Amino acid sequence: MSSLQQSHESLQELAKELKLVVPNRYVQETQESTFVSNSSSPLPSIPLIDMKDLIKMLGSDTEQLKNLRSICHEWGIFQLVNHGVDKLLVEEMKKEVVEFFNLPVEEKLRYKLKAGEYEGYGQTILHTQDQKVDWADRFYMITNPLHRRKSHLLPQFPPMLRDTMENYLHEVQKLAMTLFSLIGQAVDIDKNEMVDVFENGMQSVRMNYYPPCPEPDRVVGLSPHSDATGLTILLQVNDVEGLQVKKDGVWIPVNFLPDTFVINIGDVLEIMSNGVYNSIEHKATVNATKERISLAMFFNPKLEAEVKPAKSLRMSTGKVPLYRTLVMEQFLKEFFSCKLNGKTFLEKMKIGDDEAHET
Ligand SMILES: O=C(O)CCC(=O)C(=O)O
Repeated sequence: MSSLQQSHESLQELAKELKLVVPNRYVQETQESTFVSNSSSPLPSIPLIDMKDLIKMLGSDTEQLKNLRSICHEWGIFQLVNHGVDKLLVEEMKKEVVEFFNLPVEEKLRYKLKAGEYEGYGQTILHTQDQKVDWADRFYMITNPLHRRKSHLLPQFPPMLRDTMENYLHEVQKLAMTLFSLIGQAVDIDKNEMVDVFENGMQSVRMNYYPPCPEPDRVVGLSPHSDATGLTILLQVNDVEGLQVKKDGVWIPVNFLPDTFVINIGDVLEIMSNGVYNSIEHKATVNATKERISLAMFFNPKLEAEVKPAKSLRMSTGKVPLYRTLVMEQFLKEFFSCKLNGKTFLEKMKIGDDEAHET
């Protein structure tokens, strides 16, 4: 990988100079069409869940639990309102992320992605020389376990960004653990099994910056993919839309509601639920005149945990495992060694019919 000509300078700077035409390396010739709404078929919206209703059902089998299960099955994504994370903290986090991308380019390049690595500031990691590059700058890093933090990344952030991010990570982690518990309960995975897998799990964060683009329909901000996570908690930072999700083969734009998080079911929960839940395929589009910024937090099993259909679920349903077992560390390594490409990574985790007969 290190011999490839990676493009890890700032697209933000390049985009300031571009007037009309996008360089070829960013042009994606094949774009799938997006849902077109009209008076007889309005734009479908992703489900909305109120965290206060979810909390009420903790430990009890109610309609809410069935609703949660069906949303995770049919959609694999929802907006969460009344999520309990302090509004001021969320606003502060947004402000700091905006300020990060406003830093002079030399400052941001202090965190530049190094050849062969996937943490730091840069653009799409190339796996082949002719691979197309997404229209975005990104900053990705592992934030837990603590010993896996890179000393030149979070610890070297401007102090306000660093402290705000630490608080935000801590609060959103608590929310993620509550969600894991409820989402596990909704599909009959034993509570202790969820805790064993996810408590003090691998956590990472990505800040995304999508510059305005003179030809927005010819590029993609973030290539279609499902997340190799348990859950992703997504915050749209500057009120510019761009997230789209693939539902029944059609791309649907997501309208973020104020004061909500978007929660994605990731591949790990699809595997743990033995295919009951659906890890949502999503992508980001870009805008002709406005920059777009988002912040994604990824919550995963411990690095040493096995990613596999949950044992308690298999015992209660008696169903054969539909997915292979892989230790989380290896699961991530394999995910990062592939180009983002829809749900192809998860497909490789599926046990084929021939293999199933052998087990
Ligand atoms: O920018 C967005 O809305 C999507 C970000 C995302 O899905 C990611 O960073 O994995």
